[in-house]
Amino acid sequence: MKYLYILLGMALTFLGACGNDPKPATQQQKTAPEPAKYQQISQNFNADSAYYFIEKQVSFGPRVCNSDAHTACGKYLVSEFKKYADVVTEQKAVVSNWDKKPLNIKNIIASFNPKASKRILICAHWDSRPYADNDPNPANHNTAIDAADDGASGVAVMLEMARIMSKNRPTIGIDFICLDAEDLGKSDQGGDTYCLGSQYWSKNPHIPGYKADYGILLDMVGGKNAKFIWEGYSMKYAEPILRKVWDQAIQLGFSNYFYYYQGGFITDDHKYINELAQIPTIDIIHYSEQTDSRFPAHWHTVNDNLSNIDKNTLRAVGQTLLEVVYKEK
Ligand code: AHN
Ligand code: ZN
Repeated sequence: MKYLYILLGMALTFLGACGNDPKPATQQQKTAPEPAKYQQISQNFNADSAYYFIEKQVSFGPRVCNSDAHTACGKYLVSEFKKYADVVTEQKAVVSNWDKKPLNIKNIIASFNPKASKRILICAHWDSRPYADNDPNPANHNTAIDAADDGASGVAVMLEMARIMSKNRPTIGIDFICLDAEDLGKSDQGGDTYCLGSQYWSKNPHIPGYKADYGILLDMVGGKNAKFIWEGYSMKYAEPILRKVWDQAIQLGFSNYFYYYQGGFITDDHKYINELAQIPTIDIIHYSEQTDSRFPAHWHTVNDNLSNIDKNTLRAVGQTLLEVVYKEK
C-alpha cells in the first residue's frame, strides 16, 4: 500500500510539472525529419479493372486447348489487346501433348513500340488445366478448372497494364505474351510436358532473332495471402531483375507480398525463355508454406475460381510492374 502512495505521488508530480509548462509540447519537441515519402511515377493500377479481366476470361469456361471455350477466349484476348497495343501477333502452331494428341495452340503477342531496341517481355499463360488432379476429392481429378488464379490472373494484370499504357505511352518497347498450353503437364511424364507454348515460342520467336533486355513471368498473381519469393531459375539466370522488382515492390509498400527468401526451382515458362531463348527472365509465382506442394491450397483444384481472387494481390503485382516499366529509359 505504501508503495502505491509513493507511485501515485510521483505520477501527480509528473503531471503537475507538465501542466505548469508554459510551452506547448509540439513546439518544445524536436521533431524528427519526415522520412522522404516515395513518389510513385506510374499511374494507379486499377485492381477492379484487372479483376474484371479475370471474370471475363473465366466466363468462357475452362480454356482447355482444343475446346470451344479456348478458341473463344483466344479471340477475346486478341481483340482486347488490339484496343491497347501497337501490334498484336497470333502465333498458331500444333504441338504434341504428353499423350501424343495434337494440340492447337496460339501464343498471343501484344507489342508497344515495336521498333524500340530497349524492350521488356512480360508473360503469363492463358490456358486452363484440364484436370483438377490436386483436388482433395478424387471425384474432381478429371474436372477442368476455372483457372482464375493459375492462368487468368497473370493475363488480367497484363491487360490492365496494357490499358494504362495505351493512355500513357511508355518510351521503351514492351511485349506482352499470352503463352498457351502451359498446364497440361503430368509430372510423372516429365517436366517438359508442361509449358508447351513457351517451349514453342522460345524455339520459334514471333520475330526471328527477337531479343528483350529481360523478361517477367506472372503465374498465380491473384490469390489471397500470396507470397512471392526468389524462385531458383530466376536466381540462376536473372538475379539482378529479381532485386530490381522486389526492391521496387518494397518501396511501394508491398513488403507483405514480396519476400527476400530463396525458394526451390520451379519448372515454369520462364525456364524455357531463359534456356532456349536466352532472355533473363524471372517468375513471380505464389509460394505457400502451408501446403506440401508449396503452391496455394487452390492450386490444381476446382477451388481455383473467383472466390479465391484478392484484388489487393493483383494491385501489389500490377503497380510494381508499372513502376518498373516507367522507370526504364
Ligand atoms: C510443375 O508442377 C512441374 N510446375 C508448375 C508450373 C505451373 C503449373 N504453374 C502453374 N501451373
Ligand atoms: Zn497450373
